[in-house]
Amino acid sequence: RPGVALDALKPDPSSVASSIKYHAELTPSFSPELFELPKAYYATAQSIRDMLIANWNATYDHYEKMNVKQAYYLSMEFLQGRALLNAIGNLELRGAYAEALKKLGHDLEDVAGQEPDAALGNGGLGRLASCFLDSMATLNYPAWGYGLRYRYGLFKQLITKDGQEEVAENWLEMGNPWEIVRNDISYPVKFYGEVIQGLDGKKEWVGGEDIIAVAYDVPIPGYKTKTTINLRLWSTKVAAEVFDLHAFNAGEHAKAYEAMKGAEKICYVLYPGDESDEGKTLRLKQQYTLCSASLQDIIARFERRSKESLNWQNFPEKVAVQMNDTHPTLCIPELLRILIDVKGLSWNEAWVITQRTVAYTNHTVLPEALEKWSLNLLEKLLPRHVEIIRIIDEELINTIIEEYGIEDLELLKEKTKQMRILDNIQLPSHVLDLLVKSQESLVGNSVELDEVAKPTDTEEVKKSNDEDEETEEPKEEDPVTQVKSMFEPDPEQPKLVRMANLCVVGGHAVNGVAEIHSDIVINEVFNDFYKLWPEKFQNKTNGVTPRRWIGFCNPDLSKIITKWIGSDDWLINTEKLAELRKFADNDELQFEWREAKMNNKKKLVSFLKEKTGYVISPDAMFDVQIKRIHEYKRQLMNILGIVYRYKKMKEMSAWERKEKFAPRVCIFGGKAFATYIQAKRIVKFITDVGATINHDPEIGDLLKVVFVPDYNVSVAEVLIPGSELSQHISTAGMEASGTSNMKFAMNGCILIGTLDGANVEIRQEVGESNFFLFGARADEIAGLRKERAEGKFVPDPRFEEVKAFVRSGVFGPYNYDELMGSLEGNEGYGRADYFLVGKDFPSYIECQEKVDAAYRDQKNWTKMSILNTAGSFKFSSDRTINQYAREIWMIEPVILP
Ligand code: DL6
Repeated sequence: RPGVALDALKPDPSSVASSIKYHAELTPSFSPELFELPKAYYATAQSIRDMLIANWNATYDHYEKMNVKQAYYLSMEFLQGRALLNAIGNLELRGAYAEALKKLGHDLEDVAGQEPDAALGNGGLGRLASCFLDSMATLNYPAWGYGLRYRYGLFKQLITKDGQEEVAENWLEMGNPWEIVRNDISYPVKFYGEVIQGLDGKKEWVGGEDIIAVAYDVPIPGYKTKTTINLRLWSTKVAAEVFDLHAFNAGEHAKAYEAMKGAEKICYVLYPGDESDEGKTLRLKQQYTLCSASLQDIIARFERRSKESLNWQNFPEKVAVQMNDTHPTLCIPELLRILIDVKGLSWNEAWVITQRTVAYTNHTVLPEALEKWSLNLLEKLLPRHVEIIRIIDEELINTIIEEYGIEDLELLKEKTKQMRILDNIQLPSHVLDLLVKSQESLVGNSVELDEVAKPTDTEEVKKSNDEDEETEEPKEEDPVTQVKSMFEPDPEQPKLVRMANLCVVGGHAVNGVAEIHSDIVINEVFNDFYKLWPEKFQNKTNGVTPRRWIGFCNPDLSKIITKWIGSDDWLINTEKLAELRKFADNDELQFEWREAKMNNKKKLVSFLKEKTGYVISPDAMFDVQIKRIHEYKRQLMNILGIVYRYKKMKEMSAWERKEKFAPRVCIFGGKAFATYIQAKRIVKFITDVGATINHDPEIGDLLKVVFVPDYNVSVAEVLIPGSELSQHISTAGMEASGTSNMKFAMNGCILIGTLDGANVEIRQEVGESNFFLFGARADEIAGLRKERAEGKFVPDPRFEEVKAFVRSGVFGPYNYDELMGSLEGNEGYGRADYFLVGKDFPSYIECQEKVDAAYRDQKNWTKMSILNTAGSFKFSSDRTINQYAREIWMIEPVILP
């Protein structure tokens, strides 16, 4: 029965077992007589799903009845990972399920291990979206996620002798027990076509290509609450009438399938390579599908819930839309289009509603990642949206003129260049006319002034004219030519639409994801907009869900925390973690803490053996860097630090090296974007260094280097609890926030890092002495790059030494010239150490020496570890979501009856 929650009574192990058996018998996809692991997983998931659906229905019914304001988080990425243990944990049924499965002959962990990761995202941005969903549900916020149901998630990474190889990740191969296909919920999505204007002046977008977006719902349970929210993912299919039955009947099967494949292709893969025009079109189609289908759905819900009292001005009172980065920017013109063209509102009404509804989160300041779309492509694919964007751009130009006036053309040119949504596109003609007129009147004024000062002696005038002729000074351009040439687009450059600028203009709030990042957003990236609308700009430091990232992935540590704090409510009220501070020196806690870490390290040892074949000692320090492979994240500095350590070890006697260095296992994990050649070289380099060092008998357990293939959420859940040192060493000012740094700190792992992203706040919270800091600060970077460009940078001899060592061929025959060259700025290679590895290298290796010394004092190390967990409470996504809810979305928690 809809609206009735089945969780009123928590099931005991035997009713759980019957439910699993019931599903095992009725799940037709597996052999009926065998209850092997895959079948056990699907049956267990189905039994949990029953409960989720009941709670989902109850939640939905209540929101519908109460007509509450809902927030919608639109994201092209959700990196959900596995769902089973998370759902069981959130429903507090881990004990019951473990016991039930035991009765049925299986271990819960083994069963859970069957689940493929839902990797509908690339990295931090997607995982953040998933943490947010967990917090929204846990805090009882009426909020939903909207995304795309990619057929193939992020690629599977193989590590071969040539480095990284990508293989398609067919995560839906065996079916997905967590999704419910909603054939009753689908919307048409149009591409191409043309805009026509009716006699009444109304615009209509007609013709083109129509596809259908179908909803797949994924219930998201909150922790210790009945609230179960929705992640609605869109899949695409052909509109029925497009199937060419005639062609099919005539035997032209390929032709008949063409349209079908074209439509389905939209949701085939996460981030198709967009180097080609085809790739770009596909990505844009994905973005528009997400925006259009989600907004149609949101609007339909608003209309239905409004019943007879439909009033569009109330839309922002019922709906908040958060755009996760610029990927869903098309929400802005799409909402305007629907409100104006379909619902008949005026431009002004629609604009106010849109602005009050939509908000934008910026996740990067890297210029190459700030999305810009070709105007031509956009105009072809979405002609009506481009008309709308042109109007927004024009209104923005008016605002810029109001703010800066039209007298100073240079200033106006600079501001329009920085701020316009349309880049390298002629100013609208009425604006040009205005500028010309103003210049004419200025010239007119100056002519009059000249006349006043004119010498009366005609001879003198003649003389000065003659002088003019002699010096042949160029004639001043007339105002029209002058204005036009100043604002003339560059025909060599593409005409672009800057999505971030559109977001800032079209939304009511703009936020960065860590304090330092929000400062950069305000003071650098969007400074001109900040001066116009300071009230829009905010900070929302990221967070991660403590349920998944300590509670469920680190049960040993969680038990200890609960014991010392006296209750498990720290999993919701994370500020309670701070209570651990007072026990940080306590021997008993320290003993238990070390024991838990050792257990997690042992689990990691067997995991690494299974995944890589390497056998490592749990007594060594586990030093981990896991994240996307990118030059700014500086995995290259980490591995060069390891090479330097190795070289020094080789130069010492066995006794000396044991004295100086704590045994270490250096673990890397992360995927390089398939077309990012330099990142792939880094992967290859790390694996080559590992292959040499790990087989060097002189070094033995003193140093090992392991690259974990196919890093994903599940791998992180094993690596993070077992790590002791983690590296967050980006060039300062380049990592917007980082979120794995938060997970490591929560799990009592000590960080080595630069003052970048959320590191800055983590260091403040855990205490400066519990964080290994090195490197240049963000405000020094521009000066350092300039110094370098002027040839004033003198590299440290240790940096020169390590590069020469690499080039000497110790790590095999592969040519590392491109990598080493990129650090030197050699002609033709890379970007003159743009990421300042050489500059930070000396302070990095000195800091690593401090880490070695600190690790030898295990009592103090354990204290630092406890203080990291205790100080990590700020980084719960519950805190972040409360801030979004109160300061941007203006929504309240809604507790189900
Ligand atoms: O905010 C989540 C995450 C941050 O923690 C990372 O620092 C940042 O690099 C990442 N940004 C992106 C931007 N991608 N694009 N476009 O992934 O966001």
